[in-house]
Amino acid sequence: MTVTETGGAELTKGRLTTLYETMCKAAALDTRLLNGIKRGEFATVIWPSRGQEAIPAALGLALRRDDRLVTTYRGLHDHVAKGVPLTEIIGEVLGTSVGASRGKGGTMHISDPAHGVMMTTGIVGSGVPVAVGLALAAQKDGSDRVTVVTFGDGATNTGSFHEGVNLAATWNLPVVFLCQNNLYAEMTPVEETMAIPHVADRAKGVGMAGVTVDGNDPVATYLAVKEAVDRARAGGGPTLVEAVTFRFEGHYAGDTAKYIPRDQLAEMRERDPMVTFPRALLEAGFTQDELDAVKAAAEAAVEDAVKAVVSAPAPDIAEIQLDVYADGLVVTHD
Ligand SMILES: Cc1ncc(C[n+]2csc(CCOP(=O)(O)OP(=O)(O)O)c2C)c(N)n1
Ligand SMILES: [Mg+2]
Repeated sequence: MTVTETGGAELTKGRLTTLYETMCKAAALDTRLLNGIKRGEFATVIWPSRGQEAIPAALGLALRRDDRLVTTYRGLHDHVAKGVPLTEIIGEVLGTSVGASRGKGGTMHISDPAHGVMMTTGIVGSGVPVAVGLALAAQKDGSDRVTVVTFGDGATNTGSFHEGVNLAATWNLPVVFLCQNNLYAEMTPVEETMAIPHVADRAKGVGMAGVTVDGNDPVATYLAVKEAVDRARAGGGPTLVEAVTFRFEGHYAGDTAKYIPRDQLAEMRERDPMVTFPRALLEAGFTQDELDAVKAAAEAAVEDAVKAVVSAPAPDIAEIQLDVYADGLVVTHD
């Protein structure tokens, strides 16, 4: 990967720095939480996204704050990119009162409408119809807001994905379907669940634009996502963007990922965006000191947030029904 080859004139030094900052924050968050779980410091669970950092970095740069995002259990990196404060993310993962959902949702249920994060879901494929609904609302409101939903390769085998993309294409909705194809669904390699080579080919079946991009290249991914977002915002309808990537950790914290063949792992390590992107930035004229400073700042921000979260109280028992039912709905027990 070289930045000049893939970036063209669009990528100013400021934008390249933003991409790397987001990637470093996402990687630092993932690594810190995973290490904390491994050594018994935190009793919680995450679904690691280490290796997939280029995609949310691209997404964060391509979206406006009021654009909507729907993501999954493996979406902590997406939350970072959409601007959810680290304390709110970590607070939710560790179940304390400073979490985005006041510590009552956990890793799988982070939402932060102020930053456009409308839902995080643990039900594979279920984000797609929700995003289609959000996009329909924007279209009906006459808003130029775009909705992006991200999900895995496995999610594209679900009924909700196929029903959702069909409606979005039929109604020409302002939505981007962003598949983070990490080549595995839990422990199953993608070639055992799909008879087509590219997830993006599924777009043809519903009459929608579809593109496959190197999801380990943040610049290429940014350009593809930006084109899709611009198309949606201009009334050109939905796009399916498939960003091909890899996850280096197991499906969940604790999964040792023995099912990943050694040679595949070695090959993918060569393409780790946290290795290849800084190398490309150096070639493009960044200094090692500049890159080190970005990484150190990201790690310090994560560490500060962890400290703030662990000293915050657990959710108050009096809040147990708050934010669970609609305002004004009174639940009584006999
Ligand atoms: C409807 C549904 N079916 C099955 C599961 C169990 N499950 C959890 S994650 C997962 C794999 C999903 O793979 P993919 O969509 O590729 O996302 P990734 O985890 O790789 O990000 C499965 C089958 C679930 N949570 N929901
Ligand atoms: Mg997957």
